[in-house]
Amino acid sequence: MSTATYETIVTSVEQGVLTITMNRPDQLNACTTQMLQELTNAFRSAQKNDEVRAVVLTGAGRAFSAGQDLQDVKDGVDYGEHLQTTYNPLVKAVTSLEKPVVAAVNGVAAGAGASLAFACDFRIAHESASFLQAFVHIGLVPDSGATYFLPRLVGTAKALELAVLGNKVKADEAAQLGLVTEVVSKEDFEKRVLEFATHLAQLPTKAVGWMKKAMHGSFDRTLEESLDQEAFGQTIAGRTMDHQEGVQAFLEKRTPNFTGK
Ligand code: LHQ
Repeated sequence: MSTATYETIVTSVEQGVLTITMNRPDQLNACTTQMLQELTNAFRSAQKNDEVRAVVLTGAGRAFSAGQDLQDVKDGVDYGEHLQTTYNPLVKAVTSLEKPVVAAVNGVAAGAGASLAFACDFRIAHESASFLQAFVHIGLVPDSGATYFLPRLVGTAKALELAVLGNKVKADEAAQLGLVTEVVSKEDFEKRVLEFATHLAQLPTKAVGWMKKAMHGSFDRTLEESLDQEAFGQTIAGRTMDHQEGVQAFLEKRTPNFTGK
């Protein structure tokens, strides 16, 4: 197990799983510029760290994240510029990470906090979790990837409804909409998140990283381009040690021991 220290987030690595905890519980883990920079650094470091084969993003206390810390917005700041220098690099660091990322949504995810959860590859929801497109309530528009991820997750009509009405979506409804992978009771939440992420960390990491890239870009490609992309990916995956191990294990009728190489 290894740990790194930041001021607004806490990180730890165990069994190949990097857990990143947003740690401003009294402000419902609302995002300050410092927190966004620390999160981006943590995700970028995860790409370089071979020990890390899956990432969990969660929040301390009763919330996942309330989005932008509305007390940390400086007078006169251009919001677009703020997004370009803080949230946008973070969203790209999450999506371009060639390892699976799980949002362990432990409570409310509002505004850009919800967008961050949507940018992750999986969402495991605590029974008390909720998602709120809070932007409309303060006269803003969805950002940090919400207009990209939400229509892909729930369809354009529902995405627009959630954005315009700004109603809170509770965990069970989120599951019905396909927004979350599963909803877990409070008793089992931490255990289930670790179990799920540990499973991800034991998969053939390079293949999973490639799947993520291919699926994210899918709607922007033609069939022909997708077929090319798949063929290219299969060339890469076919050269990994994990592929050899997978075939060997199949022939020997045993469980494969993937190493991520
Ligand atoms: C907060 C916040 C918060 C500061 C709760 N900030 N303190 C990007 C570019 C540039 C600018 C603008 O924004 C963006 C992207 C965005 O994310 S815009 C959307 C920003 N987020 C929101 O508008 C959500 C605001 N929060 C809420 O609606 C509620 O707090 C939710 C629904 C999240 C939770 O409600 P409750 O469970 O009733 O908790 P609460 O409202 O009582 O909050 C608890 C504390 O957390 C409270 O502080 P206090 O000192 O009174 O205990 C809040 O002031 C603080 N807090 N969100 N975003």
